[in-house]
Amino acid sequence: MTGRFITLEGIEGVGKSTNTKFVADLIKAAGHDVIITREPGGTPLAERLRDIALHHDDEPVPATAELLIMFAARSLHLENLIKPAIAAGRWVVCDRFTDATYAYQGGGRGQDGERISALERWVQSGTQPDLTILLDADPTIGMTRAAERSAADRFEREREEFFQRVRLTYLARAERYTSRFRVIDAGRSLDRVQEDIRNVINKEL
Ligand code: Z5A
Repeated sequence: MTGRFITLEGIEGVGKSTNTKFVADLIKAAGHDVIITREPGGTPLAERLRDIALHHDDEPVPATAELLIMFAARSLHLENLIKPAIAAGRWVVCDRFTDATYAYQGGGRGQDGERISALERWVQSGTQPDLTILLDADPTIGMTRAAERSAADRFEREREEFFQRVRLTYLARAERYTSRFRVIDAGRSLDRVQEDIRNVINKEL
């Protein structure tokens, strides 16, 4: 028996962390073994790379270095956590994955999509999420929610136009990969959002 791989995506503050836990609880209640993880991060070394990507203000991080850090962390995460868990029959619910790289490093920072695809093929060797829930909302909503919650990291200090580009890249990917993506309007109340998520997960179960 193999497990399944579910990712949650979206711009900052749309409710990914909140709903990653919600999704995992639904799966657990249905009797499956489930783990929650996140990107960048998910293993001790990958979490150290996350810290470099998000919090190092003492030295500039060029866009190419940022892209490679994301995939270095992803390689550790895939080989040391995600693939073994799925092979053992566990369900993996992950807060962000490679769609975030297309959205942030591609759409946001303007890195070449072909370069990202080449790294994706190399690092993932065909591993893709079975299901991706895209929580979609206008950046002003997410930025307000995130600002109320904690101090800004390197990404969160970006301007609204950056997040508009990120959002549009996510939506373009959802249109392109319709069998994997489910887009949910995350600008509504948490109850309404979770009602839709429950329907999506029930179908998956
Ligand atoms: N990144 C990248 O550049 N490339 C990559 O390949 C990857 C990542 C994998 C990781 O930060 C950063 O890494 C990210 C992109 C980059 N940077 N940004 N921006 P992260 O994982 O911490 O991502 P984040 O988007 O900054 O997380 P967040 O700010 O914690 O947002 P969230 O997880 O989507 O939201 P939340 O914590 O669940 O909710 C935020 C608040 O809103 C909280 O108080 C909730 O209670 C509230 N909330 C949630 N939903 C609702 C609704 N529906 N109504 C009202 N209030 C709500």
